[in-house]
Parts: sequence; structure tokens; C-alpha cells
Amino acid sequence: MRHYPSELVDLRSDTVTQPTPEMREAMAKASVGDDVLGDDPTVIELQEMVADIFGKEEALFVPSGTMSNAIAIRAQTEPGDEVITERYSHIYVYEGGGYAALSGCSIALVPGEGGIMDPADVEASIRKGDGSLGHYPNGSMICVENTSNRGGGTCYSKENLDGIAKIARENNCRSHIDGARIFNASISSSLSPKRMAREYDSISVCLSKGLGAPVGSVLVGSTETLYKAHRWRKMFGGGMRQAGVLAAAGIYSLENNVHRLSEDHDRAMEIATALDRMDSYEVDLEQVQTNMVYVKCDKGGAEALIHRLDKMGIQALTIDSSTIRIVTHLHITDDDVQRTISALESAQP
Ligand code: TLP
Repeated sequence: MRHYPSELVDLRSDTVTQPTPEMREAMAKASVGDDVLGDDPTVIELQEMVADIFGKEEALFVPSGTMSNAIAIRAQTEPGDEVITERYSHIYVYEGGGYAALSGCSIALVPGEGGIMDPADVEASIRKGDGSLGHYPNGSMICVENTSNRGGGTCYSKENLDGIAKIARENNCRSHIDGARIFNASISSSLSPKRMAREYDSISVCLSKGLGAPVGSVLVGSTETLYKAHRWRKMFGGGMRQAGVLAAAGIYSLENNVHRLSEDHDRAMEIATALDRMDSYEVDLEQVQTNMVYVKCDKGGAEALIHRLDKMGIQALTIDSSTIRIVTHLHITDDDVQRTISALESAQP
């Protein structure tokens, strides 16, 4: 059942979900306090819950995934440092260059295979200020995105995750996971959140993607890192007062919406398989591991395709002139999947 009244099938992102009646009820009932003064009981409960899920000492509730990544970088680097991350990572492509503007860092881009970095390529991309006569910036933080959004919602294996964290330690670098969709990764790769996070210094976890909360991310890590993160959240203007109403949505989403993510994965695969059989589209089925489908259409035809789909009540996003992205989430039903497949069938040029 769709939880909000709409004739549209909105597959632009899993960020479009609306709080369900049950989630709104949990929000309405939340006890709140002034979280900047540290006394919102629901925020404290959420932070303790997420720290526990990821096996870390502390957690911090922040307004967005972008701010969570920005705070993680600011708290673990110095101006003049370099962040090492995948070529198409969200931190590089979609965060407005925040690593440079807010943290004074440059960035080293690592090639990825379907968005997934190989530990050897990560190591080859680390530049150190020491011993270079000061020529190089100081590569001091490695950021891994799991799932990889631009990789197509792909997941890291345990070996790759641990391998990259080991490279980080050996090279005196901090390690961070942009886990905007880490629960999707956990379900798809059968790795617990704790196991994925074990070797990493910080993890950013989004509540407002597949989990369906309206707002919020949580940054987790050690007490020392989170102490700094707390100060940077203040300076970035991310301290929120009676944020318990939002934290309650986060708690609800963690208690109710994690196990169901596999349904989103199945629906994405159903769409992907159907599209791959059609003449005008190409989908790399190996990359369809979670809730995303990147669809290659005819050269330069993405905008026109989106427009034709829109007229049939199906919304998706243009990624580049020949690629569109479809994302399944908690409002997408089996009927929507069939409608989407039929619409794409008839939208072929
Ligand atoms: N991703 C959005 C867009 O910004 C592209 C989407 O629709 O997928 N990390 C990753 C891997 C993300 O995909 C996103 C959002 C974020 C961080 C940022 O989260 P917010 O939007 O809460 O700042």
C-alpha cells in the first residue's frame, strides 16, 4: 500500500519518502528537550541506539548526510590535507566542494569498478607531505561509500572494506564510511553494520534515505572524534533544539524499516531484468545489488526519456545525457513496478 496519496510513481530517489502515519504518531508522542543543551531524551536515545548498532563509543545526530560527511572530514583533517575517495563518490560529486570550502582539503580521486575501490588503488593514491620536500598535500583521510550511489548501489565485500581500512592505518590516515545506504549494503552483503564498521574510525548513517525518516543522519565514532565533531556541528550551524521529534522518526525507522529493505532490492531487480530485455535500454545487472537501477538509453536521449515517462506518471532522474536512475523505496509497490516496466516499454523511441 502506498502511504501517501499520489498517482505518481516517484523513483527519483529514496529521499522522497514521506513519514507514514505510524511514524508521524511516534514523532507526535516524542519527549523532547533542548538538544543544544544536551537534554533531549529522544535524541540521546537515538544516538545511543546507533552507536550500539555500529559498535562505536559515541554518535551525533545531524541534519543531513552532507553535513555528517562534512563534519567527519573537518573533525579528522587539517587544512592542507588531502581526502582520498572514489572518482564518483558523493563527497566529491554532490557535496558542493565542501571538503575544500569547509575543511580546506584537496581531494585525490581513486578509480572504482562499479564504484568500488580496490585497496591497492587506494594505497597508490595516498600522497604524503612528509618526505616530499613539502611538494605534496598530506593524504590523511580515506572515505569509502557503501553502498556506492554512482556505482549503481553496489556493495563492498568484507575483504575490500578491511583491506582499505588496513591501508589507512598503515599510512596514518583516518578512515570514514559514507553509509548513506549502509543498511542496504548490510542486507545485500550479509554483513552486520558492526562488522562493516569495525575497522573504521567514523561512519555516517542516513535515516532519510531508504529508512524513510523525513530528516537526519547520525555520525558515529570514538569519543575523541565525536567530541571534535560536536564542536564542528555547532560551528556549521547544525545544532538543533527540540530535535526529539525528528529523532523519534529515526528510531521508528531503525526499528521498523531496516528488515524491509530487501523488498526494495527485489523490486529494483525486477525492473532491471525487464529493462535489460528491451531493445532500447542497457542495464548492468551485476551492479544491481540494492535499490538502484542505472539505465543506459540511446545517446543523448535521457532528458527526452524522462519527459516521456513523466507524462505517464513515472518520475526518474537524469544522471547524464544517456543515463537515467531509478530508485525503489518504501512507497513503491508491486503495481508501481509493473506500471514502471510498461511505461518504459512504451517510452522506447
Ligand atoms: N544522495 C542524493 C543526491 O544528493 C544525489 C540521492 O538522491 O541519491 N551520501 C550519499 C552516498 C548520498 O547518496 C547522499 C544523498 C548523501 C550522502 C547526502 O545526503 P543528504 O541529502 O541528506 O545531504
